[in-house]
This record gives sequence, C-alpha cells and structure tokens, in this order.
Amino acid sequence: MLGSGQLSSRGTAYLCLLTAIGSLFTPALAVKENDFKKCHQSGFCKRNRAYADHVVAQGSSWRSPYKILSEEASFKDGKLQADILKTIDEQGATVRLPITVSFLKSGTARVTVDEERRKEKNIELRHNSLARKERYNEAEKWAIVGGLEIDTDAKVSYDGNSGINIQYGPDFKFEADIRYYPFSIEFKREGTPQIKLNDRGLLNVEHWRPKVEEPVPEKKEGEDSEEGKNGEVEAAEVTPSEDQSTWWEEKFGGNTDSKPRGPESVALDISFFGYEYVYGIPEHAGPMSLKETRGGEGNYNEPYRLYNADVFEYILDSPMTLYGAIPFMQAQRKDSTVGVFWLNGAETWIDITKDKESKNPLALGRGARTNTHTHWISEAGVLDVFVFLGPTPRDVTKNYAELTGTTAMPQEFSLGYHQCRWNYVSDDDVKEVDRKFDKYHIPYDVIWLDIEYMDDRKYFTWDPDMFKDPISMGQQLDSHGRKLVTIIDPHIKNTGNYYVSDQLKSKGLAVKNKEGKDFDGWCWPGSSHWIDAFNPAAVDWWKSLFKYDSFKGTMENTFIWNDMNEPSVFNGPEVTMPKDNLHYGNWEHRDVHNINGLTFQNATYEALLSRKDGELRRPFVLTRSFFSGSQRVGAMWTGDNQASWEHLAAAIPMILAQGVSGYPFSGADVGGFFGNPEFDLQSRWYQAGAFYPFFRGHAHIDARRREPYLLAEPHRSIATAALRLRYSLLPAWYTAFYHANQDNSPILRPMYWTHPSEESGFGIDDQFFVDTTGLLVKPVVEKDRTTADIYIPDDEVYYDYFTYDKLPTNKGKRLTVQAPLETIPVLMRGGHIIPRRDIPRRSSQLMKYDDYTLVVAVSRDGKAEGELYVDDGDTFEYQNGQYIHRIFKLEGSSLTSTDAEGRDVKSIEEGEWLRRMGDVAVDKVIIVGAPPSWASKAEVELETEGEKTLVKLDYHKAKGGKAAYAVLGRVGAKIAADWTVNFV
Ligand code: NBV
Repeated sequence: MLGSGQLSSRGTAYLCLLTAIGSLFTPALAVKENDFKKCHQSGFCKRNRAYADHVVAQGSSWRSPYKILSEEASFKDGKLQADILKTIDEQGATVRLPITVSFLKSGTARVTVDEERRKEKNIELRHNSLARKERYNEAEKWAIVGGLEIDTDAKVSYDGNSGINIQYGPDFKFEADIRYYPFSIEFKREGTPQIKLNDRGLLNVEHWRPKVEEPVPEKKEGEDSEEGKNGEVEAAEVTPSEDQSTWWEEKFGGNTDSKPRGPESVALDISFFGYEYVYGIPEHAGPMSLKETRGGEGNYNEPYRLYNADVFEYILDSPMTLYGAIPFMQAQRKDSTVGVFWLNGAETWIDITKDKESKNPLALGRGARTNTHTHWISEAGVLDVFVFLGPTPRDVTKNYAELTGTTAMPQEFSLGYHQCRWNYVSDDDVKEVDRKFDKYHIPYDVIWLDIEYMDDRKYFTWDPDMFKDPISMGQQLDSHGRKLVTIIDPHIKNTGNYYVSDQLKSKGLAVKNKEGKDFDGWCWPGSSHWIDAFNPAAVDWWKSLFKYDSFKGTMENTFIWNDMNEPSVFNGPEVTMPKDNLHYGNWEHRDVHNINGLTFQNATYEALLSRKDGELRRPFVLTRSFFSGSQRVGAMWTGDNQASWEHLAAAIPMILAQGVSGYPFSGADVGGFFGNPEFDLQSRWYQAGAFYPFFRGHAHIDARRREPYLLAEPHRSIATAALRLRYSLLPAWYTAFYHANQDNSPILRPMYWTHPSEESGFGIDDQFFVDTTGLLVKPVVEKDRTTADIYIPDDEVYYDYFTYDKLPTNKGKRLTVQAPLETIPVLMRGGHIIPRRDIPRRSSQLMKYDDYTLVVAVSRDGKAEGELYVDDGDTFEYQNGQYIHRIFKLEGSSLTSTDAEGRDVKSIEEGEWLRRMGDVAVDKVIIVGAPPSWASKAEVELETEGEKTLVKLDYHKAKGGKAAYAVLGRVGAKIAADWTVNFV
C-alpha cells in the first residue's frame, strides 16, 4: 500500500520515461509561451491585423473593396440573398461572395458569407492534395441543434439602391439596416443602434487565387471575375498590398504547413455601441471582463486566441489560447445585453478595442459612452455569425442555447466530490483510499483512474499486475454508492496485437495525414493513431468498445474521462495535429480543429449511452477540449493549473466565463495540478471548490498525496466542513443543473448577469450567486487573508449563511466580512428559500431518500421564494414525468409548497423512485429574519393532504447582529405533496 508521497517502482519508471519524452518533445515538462504562436507568427492573423492597421491609417478616405450588388439582392421568406463583390485588383476585377442574412423565429439574425468559386469547387489544390475544395460549412452540424426556423414574418421597411431595412424579432422591435456600399449591417433595437458588422470596414475574405511564381505577373483580364469592369465597384480600394510569405506554406517550430488551398481567411469587425463590457470567448486565463488587445496600459498586446491546445503550465492573465473554444461573446451596458456567436471551427483570433466617445466633441451632450470594437479573424471556413439583441443577459443566454443546446441533465453523483490523482496505482490502492475517506467521515462520490491503470498504455485494458480485479474494486465502491471514472483518450497506441489499434486501422477510422495515410504521431503511449470522431462509422465503432462485455472490468458505476482531445500530439505543431491532416469527408484539420474535442466527447457520450441494450442511463464524460455545444455531452475542467494562490484566484473568473458562455458544468483541479499546495492553500481551495459546478481534487504524478484526510488539523476539519457543505446543498445544486438544462442559464452567476442595471458590478468576477438560491459567495483566494470585501448589488437584506447575522449592507458598496481560515464568505440574499439535506453521509447516493431542510431567508418586505427539482438522478425517466418540482413561497403569514408546473401530482403514475420519494419529508424549516410577531408562538399549523397538524416552532429573538430566526422541527410534510404552514 502506498502512503503519502510514495510512488510504486512502476510509477517511478513512468516518471523517468515522461521526463525522457519531455526532453524529446518540448511540451511534457514545461511549455513556455513561446511554444505557441503569437499573432505575428500566424500568417492570416498578421495579415488581417495589418489590413486593420492599413484601414485605420487611411481614415475616412478608406474605401472598402466589398459591395453588395443591389440589383441582385432579394429578400424573401425571412432571408436576404445577395452577392458581395470583392474588387481584387486595380483593373476592377471582382470575385463573388454569396451572402445570406436570415432572420430566425427566436429573434436571432444570422449572416453567412461564402465564396462562389470555392463553393463550386472551381479551384486547384496544390501538392496533389486530397482535401475538400469548399470552405468548411459543417460547423453547424456539430454545434447547432435547433433554433434555425426562419421568421417568415420579418418584413422590409425600406428597400432601395443603397440598402434594405428589415424589421424582425419580438413585436418587430429589432431592425437590420443592410447597406450595400460600403457594405455594413447595423442592428438596432427599438430604433437604437446596438451592433454593427463591418463598421470599420475590416471585412476580409481571402479569395482563392492560383499560386503565381515571383515576380507577380499582371492578372489576365477577366480572371477570377465574371463581372470584370462593370463599373459597379470602381470606387472601391483594392486590398492593400500584403505579406504573401505565408500564403502557400507556413513554418512554425520546425513544422511546415503545406496549405494546399492557399490563403483563405475570413475576418470581420463587429462594433458594440455604448457597450463598455464584453465577456465570453473562453477559454482564457484572465479576467471575465475581456481586456483590450491592442496595447495601452493594462491591456494586452495580443488578440485573444482560440486554437485548442495542450498548454502545459499555462500562464495567467493572458489572451493566449487554452484547451477549448467557444466563439460566443456578450456585451453589457446598463440595462442592455447583446451578443454574437462566430460559428467557425478553425483557428480564430479576436482583437478588442474600446473608445470613449467623450473624447469626441461631437458626442457632447450625449454623455460619455464607450463603444467596444471587435475584430474576428478565422483561418478558414465560411463566415457565419449570429447576432443576439437581448435585451437581458437571460435573453442572450437563451438565444445562444436555442442554437447550441442546453446543459445535459447530469448524473446526480457528478455534483458530489470527485477524488482524482495521477495516479491511484492499483485496485488495492483505490480500495484503501476509499476506506480512508470513510474512516475520516469525509463524503465523496467518485474516485478516478488516470493513465497508469492500463496494460502497456492501451485503452480498454487493465494492468494485469496492479489492477488484477477491477470488478471487486468497482463493487467495493458501489457498496456505498460510489463510482469510478477511468481515463480514455483519443490517441490509440500504435502497436501490434492490440485489437483496438488493429480495428482502428483495418476499418479505416483514423485521422489521415495529408497523403491520406493513417496519421502517426507521438503522445504519452508513444507512436499513436487518432480516432476520427467526425466519422459516424468511427462513433459506431467507439460505441462497441465500451460495452460491458467488451471493456471488461467496467460496470454500471464506471464512467469516463476524455483528456488530450485538442488533440494533443507531442511532436505536432503547437503540440497538436498538422493542419493539413485530413478528417472524414476530406476536410482539413485546419477547418475543424476547434471542434475536434467536442466530436470525441460526443462519441464517448454516445458510447456510454449504449453500453448495454435496454440500459438507459445518463452518461458522465469529462472533457478537456470543447466547443460550442459541448454542454450537451458532459463536464469540462480547466486543465493543468498549479498549486498556487494565483491559480486558485484565476479559476473563478474562468468558471464564470464558462457559465456565461453556455458551458456551466465546469471546474478547476482543486489543490492545483502541478506542485504541492501548502495546507492553508489546500483548505481555501476546498472552500472554493465546494462552489465549483464540477468539484474534483486532482494532482500531478510528481505531487505528494493530498487526499483531504491527509491534511493536518485544523485543515482536515476545514476541508471536511467544505465538503459537507457541498453535500448538504446538493438539492440546490441539482435544481441549479435543472435550470441549466432548461435554458442553459449559468449555474454560477456573475453580478452583471443577475443585476444588469448595476454598472458598478459589471467588472466583478471574484464573487457569484449560485443559480437562483440567493447564495452570494466570495471564496478567499489570498494567503493570510482573513476578511472578504463583498460587493452588494442591491437594496435587499443579506444574512450571513452560517451565523444568520443580518449584515449592514449598502447597494453598490462593499461589505467587509470576517473570513478566518475556517470560514467561507457566503451570504443569503433575502427573498430566497434554499433546499438542503442535513444528514452527513458518505456519498450522494446514500442521501437519495433523506428528508429535507428548507432555509428561508426573509426579504425586506417579508417574503421569500425557492425551488426544488429532484428526479432519480440517473435515468431518463424524468422525461416520463418521474420528477418532483416544487415552488416554496413565504407570503403574508403562510409558507406553501406547490407543484412548480401546476401538475396534478396525484395523477402521475409512480415508478419505483417516485414511490419511494413519497415517504420523504421536509423535516425542518429554518426561517431567518422571522418577524417579531412570531415570538409568542410555540406551535404553528401545518395543513397537508387534507389534514391539519401542529408543528413546534422555536423562535430566537434578534440578538447583537444576529437576525431573529425561527425553527420548525419535525415538520413531516411530504416533499412531493402540497402543504401550507400558517403562522397566524
Ligand atoms: O493523464 C495524465 C494527465 C492528467 O493527469 C491531466 O489532468 C491532464 O490535463 N494528462 C493531462 C496527460 C499528461 C500527458 C503526459
């Protein structure tokens, strides 16, 4: 058995090997910033930034080469179809770029721009490439699951030679003003401009052209052009002279990209008028409110980059890319939220600048306002952008979710605590850790196996010496409701006598290199091939591998972790695949890179759904890499962070950014992946982690053992208290996930999201509300800090969650609370009712039929409301009505529980779970801020199921700073039933 800090000889051998791999292929032990491209090292980013600089330098004399042909533009059935002509040379030759502007029933507008010549496959590929000729147009297939119905009621309010104006959306409050030349689209809400596409004229679609050897000969007349010199575009300026050095080939870090289709980037500027704050576009380690990227004090010099990558030991406060990409941005100003979704799976960069109109004398009288300008640059694919006009954060979140889907209903256990490390070295080791948690009365739900559990690094196998009896391990865990998660990555070891590798090759399901042969690269198992999860046949095959009788040693309580799916390729450019690799349908890797992680997690999700015929249970799959839509198939975590206070602090804005970007099921490695956290850091991390939607402790193979029971006192008790707090609040967490499943609202809600009228909260990203519970949390993330300054966004009353102190709050001001090491700053906002389960148990499953406690935080005007959603937490039976959904209300002198959907619960046919829940009761109600008129009462009347009984009331008068509170004990009302408590 291994104690803290010990490693098996096998573990040590791996370490040496990893170090060796590390020195061969840079990423393994310390990746530096320089291993990843900066904008000037990425040809298309550099060109588009130079283009922007040129345009700015030209000032008002700039004439964009893009123009819509007015006579060919037609608006019909909610769609404008037209061609943009791009003038490409001095002679006025043009290329056609078909544009569609569609208005969707949801009130969302969509603008897509393609390129006629590539669309018609009328181009030549270089180097005998097998790649597709078109611009990639299948991102939609992966990201979008609905919301595309066209609003045929959208109507034209102006149609002329210079442009067309369309009214659409709810009550026709939205308007799209499409100008033909210079081409632009301005979106207005109730007459006020909100968002403008091509406001600054940075639209750039790099059209196809044949490679011409130097010196560049004059273009032959008519080449690339059907329109030739028809006079239409004479006024336009030709694209400024540009750096052609990376048009046909691009080198970085010893790798060469053959670029068979030449330059093909798409770029567009998008301005947000009057909006000072923009959020979203994860994944980056920086503040939630996005910074400017064109230099200046406190700003970045680099654009935000989205190019999913295995960024080892990532740096903080940086626009550098990380493991996942969601090209969705929201903009916020007082009482107004809007957003855009740039649907593109290729490498993407986003520049952000802000201007203050107060500097502009013309703005006098209008007050100072700030505009945010963004510049979106993608390497390839069609230009496809969705525009959301709000007006609330909830509207924008909802509109994005209508397109990309909502958070999957989770396995209930996955909201509990997960214990991971690289690695638990044997089945005995796992059993021992499991026993230790019990010995110290620390709850946990899942133990994880990292990459060392396999035989010779081959997925779907077990190390025959160390994991002799995985089933007995699974059974021990199952005996107290616990689960096992094993890691399965997308690279398959390229070795003989390994059925997975043999099948992958013989069935032709691997990603191909540019010659069309199975791509061979290095990952931690050595030479490997990668499953191409874009291929439906590969997904079918993947499913077959997870069947219980195929992946022997797994059972019903085994779930899966997908790592390295950016994909991470140790010897590839920027630790990933060459861009000229080929995927299913002969799309280049360049086209789909950012979607790759999603396809793999999706394949695993599908596989878990079909492990056994007739078994219909919700999968749990954790992913490192993600794209828009990943929220539908599992959780994500923020990758390889470090055991430092800075990383503890950085995780909060990152998780908030995930939430407001449509992927709320997120967390960071608790304790920090690299290094050994000091005890106080680890304690604080458990306190913060208890409020991550995904709560997992994890550690690098070099790190000392740090399971919470190993902590010295008082730290063990501090971590245990944080874990128990998480478990007691599981009913509230599960209800939060239900909300995320309904409309994808963030689980952790930043101030701007809950209080979009309070500008002073827009920049705050170190505190959050948990769903609709009114719990306002500000984890302490600084060493030796014993107080917390909590921003108060409104006039409501706030109580301390633990002491019931009524706090001296002031709207828009910070409240300082004491937060010694054993304390988590958690406030209850008046007006909410929080469901809890107070009996500490070993796992969430063991709490399944426990009674509830309701904590009522009375508002300033004497009211409160709360919600509970609960189902079996495992199957899809909730889709057949097998759930309990209650609304609790304190109003006047009564507290009631009614069905949240007005269902007649008696008429629901009960399955096994619902039947057992019939016995589960509300045991206790704690009313914080109880009115003084209750002081004289010793009993109150409970009315439920046609009967009236008396319930004991304990009243505690307000004392010192403490609010008055009342406790109803042994209430006994059934959780599934309607009931009323009368306080008169
Ligand atoms: O599987 C090992 C690690 C894992 O512990 C970590 O959480 C991942 O982010 N993994 C990276 C692979 C490292 C490869 C050497």
